Amino acid sequence: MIISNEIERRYKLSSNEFKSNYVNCGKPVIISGIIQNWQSFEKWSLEYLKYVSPTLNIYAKKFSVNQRIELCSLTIEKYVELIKKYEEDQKNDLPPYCHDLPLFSLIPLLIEDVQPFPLDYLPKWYWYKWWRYCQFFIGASNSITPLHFDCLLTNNIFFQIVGRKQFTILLPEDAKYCYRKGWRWFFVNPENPDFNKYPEYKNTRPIKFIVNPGDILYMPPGTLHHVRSLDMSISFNIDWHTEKSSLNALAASVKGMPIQNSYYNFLLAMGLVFKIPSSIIFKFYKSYLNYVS
Ligand SMILES: O=C(O)CCC(=O)C(=O)O
Ligand SMILES: [Fe+2]
Repeated sequence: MIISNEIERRYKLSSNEFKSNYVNCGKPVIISGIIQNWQSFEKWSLEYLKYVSPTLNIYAKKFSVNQRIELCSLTIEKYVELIKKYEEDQKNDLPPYCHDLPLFSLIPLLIEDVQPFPLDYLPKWYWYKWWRYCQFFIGASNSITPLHFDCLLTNNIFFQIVGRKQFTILLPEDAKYCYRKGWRWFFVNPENPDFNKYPEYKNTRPIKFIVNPGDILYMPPGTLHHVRSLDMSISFNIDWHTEKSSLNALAASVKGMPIQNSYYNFLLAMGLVFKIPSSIIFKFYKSYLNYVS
């Protein structure tokens, strides 16, 4: 239960304390002092991505006002040019946002730049080829991810590598005041809420903070988040279940979770609860990483 509208920041948080005081309590936290020696902070940039994989085809998203998602596909080279052009004077159209991209699987040499990876924060089940569960967010300054929660009701550990991001988060109990659209998106814009249209939003307690390069952000299952890139940005996350969160997520099948999401949660519960190795489960789970929901 959070009584402050500020997020806690912890330096070198131990994995035991992370589990007992944050994961088990459903409390968000920003952790610093863990990943500052990663090579990614020196190496990763738009130029570097273009250098290592210019012709790789990626997809990017445009979020429209009514929360529709438009997808476009382009090469890294083209995408980098678009962002660089936008950043020159920020006058051109905002480029689409490269969002939820499983880049470690597409460019495996990037994995060596995020060592040592803090596996201790994750259940052991994820340790084998953990990077397969990661997704990247690469975009221009002013890119926005509208208010949502993560669709499998997973825990989320989010790594900020390049640039800063402004997060506005709300705890799951505030979801009922945020005007939901479909399973996981919300109509309210927390940066400029329209109280005439969405009066119930006044009942919420949004928590606003900036995530800087080197920060790790933990968001518990069902945390609503709206994200604005303050700079050109490169981040990635890993969405993961505990035994308990996988069962809670399965129970959400009766609360409107789409059947496909329940299928992926079923697979993860088979792994976490019934200890079926991830080498088997991942074959069936893989398609989730290209699933636009
Ligand atoms: O960084 C962003 O723009 C969105 C991040 C996000 O939604 C997530 O990590 O689940
Ligand atoms: Fe998210």
